Amino acid sequence: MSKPSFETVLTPALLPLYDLKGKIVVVIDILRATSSICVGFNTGVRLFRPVAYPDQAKTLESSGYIAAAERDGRKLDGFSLGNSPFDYLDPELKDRKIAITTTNGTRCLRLSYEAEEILIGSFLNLEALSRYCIESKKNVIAFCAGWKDKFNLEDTLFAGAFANNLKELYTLECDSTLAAQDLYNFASKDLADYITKASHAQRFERLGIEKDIKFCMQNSIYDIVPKMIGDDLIL
Ligand code: 3SL
Repeated sequence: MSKPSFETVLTPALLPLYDLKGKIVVVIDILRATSSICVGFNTGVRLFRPVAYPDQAKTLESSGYIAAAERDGRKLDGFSLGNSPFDYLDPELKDRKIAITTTNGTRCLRLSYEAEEILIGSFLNLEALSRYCIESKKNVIAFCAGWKDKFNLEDTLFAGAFANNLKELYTLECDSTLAAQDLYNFASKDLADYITKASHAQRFERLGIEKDIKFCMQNSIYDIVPKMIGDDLIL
């Protein structure tokens, strides 16, 4: 039997070149949307509803949701939560529903609607995610959220680490996967140092939130695989 395929979409602008049907799409926004979503689930959040616009998140407050909104790295005024992983460690979030909008990550979840399954990928749940995909035997697309349709280093590094985990049982298709692997294998000698080159890491430095980077780069601390079912992300 032939092996399932593993492809990497390096930016949302390239997504129309890929056929998502029948495949698992893993949405990757290491800094910070998919990392923070994993943190929330680990804290006990019941579900996340990813929405396009801040006013949609606000409207859902009247239905019992907590509204979370980030644009350009900042929590928007008037919202209970932003997009820092530390926001999602609060035990008060247990069993709560969160409506969330972020600059890139939540957009990519919506763009993936044609996939058979949409999963959340981050370094925080890398091993659990890899195991899930291997057991599914389905074709996988690693979808890097990037930054406003542009390439970024941190999501590509994760795609490379993820490809490494699947490489024995998958056919690694397209040069973008090979490039992501090479980048990860080069950078993994000192990932914490390498990541400081990333433009988003520098943006965080300007915003004074470098601690979020260190948190999001922790490897496989959560044994969870959040997935989209209808309009919601659940465990
Ligand atoms: O773009 C996004 O979805 C966010 O993760 C960006 S930030 O990390 O909150 O700046």
